[in-house]
Amino acid sequence: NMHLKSYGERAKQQTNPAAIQLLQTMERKKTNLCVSVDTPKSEDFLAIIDAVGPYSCLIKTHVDILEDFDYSVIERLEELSKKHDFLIFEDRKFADIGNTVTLQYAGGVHKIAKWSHITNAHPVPGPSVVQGLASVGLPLRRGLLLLAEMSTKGTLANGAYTEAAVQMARQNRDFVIGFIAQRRMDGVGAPPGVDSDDEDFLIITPGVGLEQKGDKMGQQYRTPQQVIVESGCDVIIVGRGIYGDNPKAVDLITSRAERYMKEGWSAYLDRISG
Ligand code: BMP
Repeated sequence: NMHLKSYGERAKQQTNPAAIQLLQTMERKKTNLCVSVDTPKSEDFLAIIDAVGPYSCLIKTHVDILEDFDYSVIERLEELSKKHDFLIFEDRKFADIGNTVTLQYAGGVHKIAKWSHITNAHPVPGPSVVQGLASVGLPLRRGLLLLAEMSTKGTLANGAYTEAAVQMARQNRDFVIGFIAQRRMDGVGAPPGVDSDDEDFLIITPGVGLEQKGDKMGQQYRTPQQVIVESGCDVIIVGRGIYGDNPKAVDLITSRAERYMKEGWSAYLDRISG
């Protein structure tokens, strides 16, 4: 079972460069924490990333939230990624026809494919969304996550939809490295002949918090222990649980990131020790 192997061992079995780099980074830095930085001012955005970078394997962005965006923010972000040794995940949630997502991924104001090691897509358009994104991302050695499930109350991403998402990933294993999901997906909805022990989808999981059960808009939180040990997920995504309601409280943000890193890593050690 893949979820019992170490991140480092799993890195050796992956083929996509972004997946390999992520797993190696997790092993090297001993962290499975991805910090989600959803703040409107680029100054706060960059200061938070500088503070949490040492504790993170991955920084998740929504660059369309930045009200003062210009491309120099990306240059700073790339410098921080090198300084602190983390990968970048723009949480763009592409969901359009192949031709449109190609243009959105490569170009526009944000030029996501140029700097984001990993991005994601909703499977709702069908395989053409993956084909379109792969045509841009594969030559740049990028990886894609499909949204197989969501953390929100009342999500429609379940049952046959989730199974179809996993099947879509199986058919594009060079580019689709795993899922945004709430549990392990190896073997889910697999046709006969697929050995679930041979599948090794990365599971990157939002909706993680230690203090709150949710927010006022349908978000639902679980603990690192529930996510990593009980559900077999690989990376915990934490946003407001770390930067809270004050993006300027850098010392507090740093100590919270350290706490989530420790919780996530000890849950992982529990898991791989069986
Ligand atoms: P927070 O930890 O502050 O609730 O933030 C969660 C982050 O993860 C947000 O950026 C949100 O867009 C993203 N997210 C989520 O919460 N649930 C999902 O199912 C998919 C997401 O991308």
